Amino acid sequence: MLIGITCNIEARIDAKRGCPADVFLTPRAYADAVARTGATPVLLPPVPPSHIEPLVGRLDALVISGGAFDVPPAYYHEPTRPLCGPQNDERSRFERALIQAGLAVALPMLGVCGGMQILNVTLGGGLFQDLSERPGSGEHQQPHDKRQPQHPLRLAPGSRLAQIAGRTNLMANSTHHQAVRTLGTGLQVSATAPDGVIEAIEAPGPNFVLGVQWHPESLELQEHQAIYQALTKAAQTRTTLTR
Ligand SMILES: [Mn+2]
Repeated sequence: MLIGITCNIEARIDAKRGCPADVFLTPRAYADAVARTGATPVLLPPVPPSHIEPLVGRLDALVISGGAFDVPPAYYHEPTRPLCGPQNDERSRFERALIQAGLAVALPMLGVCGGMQILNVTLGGGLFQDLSERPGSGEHQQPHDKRQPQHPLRLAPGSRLAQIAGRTNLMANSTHHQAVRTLGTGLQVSATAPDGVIEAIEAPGPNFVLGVQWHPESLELQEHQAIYQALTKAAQTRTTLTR
């Protein structure tokens, strides 16, 4: 199974020569989590639209990763307000096109943190540009190690996520300043924090479409690793059905 992981574009300058030397990067925790399931991770740099279809044709599943940037509010028809973070239109455009093409062929997909947010936006949902726009929100930017949790989650009974975890309460890490405000078409909430912030979304039905606001790849607990295992399992099932 080949599982694609989107990556970040980071501006760099070659220190010796002073020329641009941008890099594509993704935290290795994503690739490690995928590899632990037995699937093979491949990193996906943003490519022009003509590459999207062939790319999606070769992949068995997709991880849309997060990063220190926000989805351009124009994607959900809002002006950018001051507390919105930096944007990366090249990456977000690529991820949006990848999600659309993936959905069209029932490619199993997992959106993580910012990846969940672009998944929601691609399906027509909206975001709080900063959690300060949402009265009563607790702390979602933990100052400590991502390998340690920050807040509890309540998983929706009967959801795909609750099935994967095998329980309805779980502790999550939390490194986000935005959150889902309105759900994209066909999505439902599958987890919330105690303050009501939406922490996971999914599409009900046979196709694996799941977004989590936290970083399960950084948490050792089996219930979190099970999310990646479920993605690989969905990829295997799809392959069996289509070959
Ligand atoms: Mn959170």
